[in-house]
Amino acid sequence: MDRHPQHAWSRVLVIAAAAAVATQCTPSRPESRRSGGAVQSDLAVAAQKTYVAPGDLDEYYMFSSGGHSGQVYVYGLPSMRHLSTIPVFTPYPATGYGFDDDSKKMLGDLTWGDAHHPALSETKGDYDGRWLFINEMNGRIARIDLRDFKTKQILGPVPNLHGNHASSFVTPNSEYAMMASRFSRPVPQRPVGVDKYATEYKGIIAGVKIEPTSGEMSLAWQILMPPFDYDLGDAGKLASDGWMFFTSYNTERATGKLEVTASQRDRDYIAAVDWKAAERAIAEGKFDTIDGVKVIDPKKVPGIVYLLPCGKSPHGVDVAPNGNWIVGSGKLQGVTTVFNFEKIQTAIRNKDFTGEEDGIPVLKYESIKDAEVPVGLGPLHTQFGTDNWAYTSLFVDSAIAKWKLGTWEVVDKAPMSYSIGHLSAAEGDTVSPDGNYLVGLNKLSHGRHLSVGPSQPESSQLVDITEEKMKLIYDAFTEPEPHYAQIIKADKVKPIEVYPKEENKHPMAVWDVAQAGVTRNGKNVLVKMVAVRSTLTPTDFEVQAGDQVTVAITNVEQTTDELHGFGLLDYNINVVIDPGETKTVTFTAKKSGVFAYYCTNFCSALHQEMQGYMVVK
Ligand code: RUQ
Ligand code: CUA
Repeated sequence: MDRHPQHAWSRVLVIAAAAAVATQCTPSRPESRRSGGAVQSDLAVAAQKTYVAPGDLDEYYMFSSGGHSGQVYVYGLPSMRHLSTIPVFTPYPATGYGFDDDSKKMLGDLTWGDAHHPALSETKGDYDGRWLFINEMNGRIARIDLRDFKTKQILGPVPNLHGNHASSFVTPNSEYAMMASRFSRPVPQRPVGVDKYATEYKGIIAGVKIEPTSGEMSLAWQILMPPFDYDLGDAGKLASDGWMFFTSYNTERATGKLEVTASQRDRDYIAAVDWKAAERAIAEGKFDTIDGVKVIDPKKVPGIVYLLPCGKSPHGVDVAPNGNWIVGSGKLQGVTTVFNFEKIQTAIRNKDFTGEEDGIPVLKYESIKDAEVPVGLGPLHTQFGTDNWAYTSLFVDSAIAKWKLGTWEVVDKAPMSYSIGHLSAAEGDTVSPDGNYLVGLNKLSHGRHLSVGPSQPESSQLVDITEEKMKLIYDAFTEPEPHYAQIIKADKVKPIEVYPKEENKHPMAVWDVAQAGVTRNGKNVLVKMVAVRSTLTPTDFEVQAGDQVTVAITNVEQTTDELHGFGLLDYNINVVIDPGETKTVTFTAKKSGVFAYYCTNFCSALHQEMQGYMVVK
């Protein structure tokens, strides 16, 4: 908060305002509707803590998965203001994403993706503010560059792996982002009847290598797994660096009505993967190549994967900041289990196994667990604060439980409005969490906002965790569909404001209106266009019907926020070019006639004059 001391007075005003709201509640507007029943002083404190005065900046960025919207939403904390939308797996007309040649190519045939778990890049187990990775169910993973908040790469759909839910968890030095299949299927892919599920279908865990300077991702290896549904994961850190943990359900290998058939066993598993051992196995040639991918079969290469029995149908698995505790939540239970990494290692050394699944040893539950913490019903995900505090979301109880690592006592519970799913704490899955804010990402919400019809506004709730008791301090609308989010200190992210001219190496860039114009090569027409306040040059061009037209637009501005657009009517073309950027769009001039193009982004008093014509003869 010391970032903005000059505005302390505005907080005082707000306290007064909030207090006034609390006292003005009339019987026709029940207090519960306005304030959730909170008393006046609590409201005033909450208002003070979340109020970011006009012109002030938030302390944190929160990167929130947009689920099947295919996007990432950026929020500021503690104001909970929606700052930006980063399109990733879905076209987004507001930024022209999915319309220009490069982003269109990146999306490929899929204009939809179901994004789940954003993962910030890390150095020594701490967010470093370079990249954000996010997975998607169609076997893909994307990289967003935090220098310009744009999607730079989409890897996949990768072969063999189907339904990439247990992803994109990043290792402590961003060596890997991980993938794992929620849906098993025959590997290699071929039509085999579901009646052969238990034997012929396989799960897949994959390591996606991240190039350390460019962030470029490549599929490094896969591990052939039993046909369980791999659900969530987390990378080991410090004590457990080099390991990855994935929860799995349907270890019954059942099909059909899974709500019944996959809930038969008392325990499912967490798969513990020694990814450094996997790297060594690959280097030693111990793999089969399936559909072009190096695949390790644990039956042939022991010592890479172990199974930890965990409470029925586990969802989240979360590694504590010290790396030694691994928290696995069986979502059909009232406890969450804490495993001890040292004990896991001892059990592996002593071959303290109770069985195996497709050649993968199952460790003895009693030998590897430290505690079963009675957090409450339906534990899903755990995040961490300072001083060994842990926070677990409880879906069934609709609450967050606060408990202590080491002593295992549950000390507080904060109700959430409706069925919390994930939760996210400020830097809460790094080696040094901040312990001040926690956001509950609720799966359902009703009555928290004005009704807008059958689809109720989603609600995320900001919780103050600086004191003994957790305090709900803000209810914010979240764009659907909320899954996981990560919260990083704002000063770790250093976005640029313009693309420097000297960095623009685009072969079709033109910086001078004198070089703008049309060149023809057979049926291929190239229009090099300059966008600068307040003209798109050339202001008109002619092509022949059937020509293949490429328009390459360079925005030669070097001024913050001076974006220009290129909207070409009736041709479904909408490109947005940031200052210093060159973008191309290629199309066939199918329709003849006259078509206007114009700048879509307000840029100056003469923005409306920024227009031209394409004549198709
Ligand atoms: S899941 S509510 Cu897709 Cu991350 Cu847990
Ligand atoms: Cu350029 Cu409006």
